[in-house]
Amino acid sequence: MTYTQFVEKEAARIGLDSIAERIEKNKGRSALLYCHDDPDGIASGIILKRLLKKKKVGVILMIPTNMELPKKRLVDDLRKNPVDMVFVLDKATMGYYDDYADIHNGIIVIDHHPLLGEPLKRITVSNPVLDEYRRCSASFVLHILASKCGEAHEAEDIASLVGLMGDWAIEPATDDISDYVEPFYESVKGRYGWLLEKIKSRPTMFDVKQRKKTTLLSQMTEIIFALGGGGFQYFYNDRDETLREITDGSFALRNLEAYLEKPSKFESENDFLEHLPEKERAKKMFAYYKEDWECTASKMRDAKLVKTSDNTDIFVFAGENVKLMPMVGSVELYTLPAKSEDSLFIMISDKGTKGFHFSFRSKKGLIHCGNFAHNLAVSFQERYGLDNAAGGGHPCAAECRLIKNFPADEIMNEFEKKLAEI
Ligand SMILES: [Mn+2]
Repeated sequence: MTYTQFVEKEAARIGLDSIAERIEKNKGRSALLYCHDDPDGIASGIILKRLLKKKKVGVILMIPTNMELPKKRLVDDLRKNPVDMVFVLDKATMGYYDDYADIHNGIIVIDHHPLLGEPLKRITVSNPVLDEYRRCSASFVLHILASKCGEAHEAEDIASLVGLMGDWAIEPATDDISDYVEPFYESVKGRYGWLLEKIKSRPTMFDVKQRKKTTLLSQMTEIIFALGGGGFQYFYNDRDETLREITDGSFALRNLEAYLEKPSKFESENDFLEHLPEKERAKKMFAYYKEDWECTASKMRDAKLVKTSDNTDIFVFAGENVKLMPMVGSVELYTLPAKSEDSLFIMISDKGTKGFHFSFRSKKGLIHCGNFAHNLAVSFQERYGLDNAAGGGHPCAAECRLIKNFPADEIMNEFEKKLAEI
């Protein structure tokens, strides 16, 4: 199937046809865009903003620091910015979003996360994974939309590749490409060979299964990740006066957006940084990011093997205010001295007054990370209240967080109890 055929079929199947029509009908009107603050969310925001501008729709773009869109935030923003359409990009597909139809009648969710809660009936949703799971990205769904509107060009292609890379749907360094995005990837790979070819250079956070080769796409995406806080709001505003105002993903978004205005070939990650309009601050942030990465990685090498169960070696690492924790852990997981078929890496960060964070990463998921994180969160909820803990995830990756400062020994005891149950 060619990508053009794919666009025709998928745009009809996932409701992008009618979203394209609605955009046409809103010419001269305005839209509010919310996007997730990770590389895919940032790429998604850029693709839709470009499309709406071409269609003469006014755009207000916002990057909240929470994954799901809270009701109060929507109400407050709409009071200040009355608009005709509201787009929620890459910010999960939550059953409770249906109630937001009472707040505004033009809400459109474009996403690629599995539905949580009841199917939405009153809100327009375009999400290719509602019937079955497909590895893709929100930026890819937006590329289909832009293609359907005849407005997918170089900027849209590259933005979409960044989002796919950022969400692990493509890994050109190992030729691992999701089946679902294959028609798109095949159609662009010749044009962007310089971005996708394997190179011997600094491996990135995305090169977890091997560290010998990478791609410029991978390096570029990691830079966007570092500049945007990576969806975990890791910023460097406390370290340098010139970075003080950078507290959300908007810095990364406007720099990537400016680069994509006229995307030219770059030859290395430093060269990419040189292409950004705010390159001096971007270079500083990326240097801090690499420094933090190395610091956390070296600490994690002291992780202890605490138990072997279900053919899985379980390693635990605990520290205070651990930077870039789950990302570094995803790479370090593969370097742990494991002897069993699978390994599970549990990372714990005591964040002082900001609470506690547990991350779980497993190679094969023989012990289900999501279940562990969820059970741990439930035990914290019973002890500290429903609103103070949350946790869950997938078989191979999960998080559990406590948002308030409770006694560390109590928390660790509870964790040890859950670990003993495995
Ligand atoms: Mn995404």
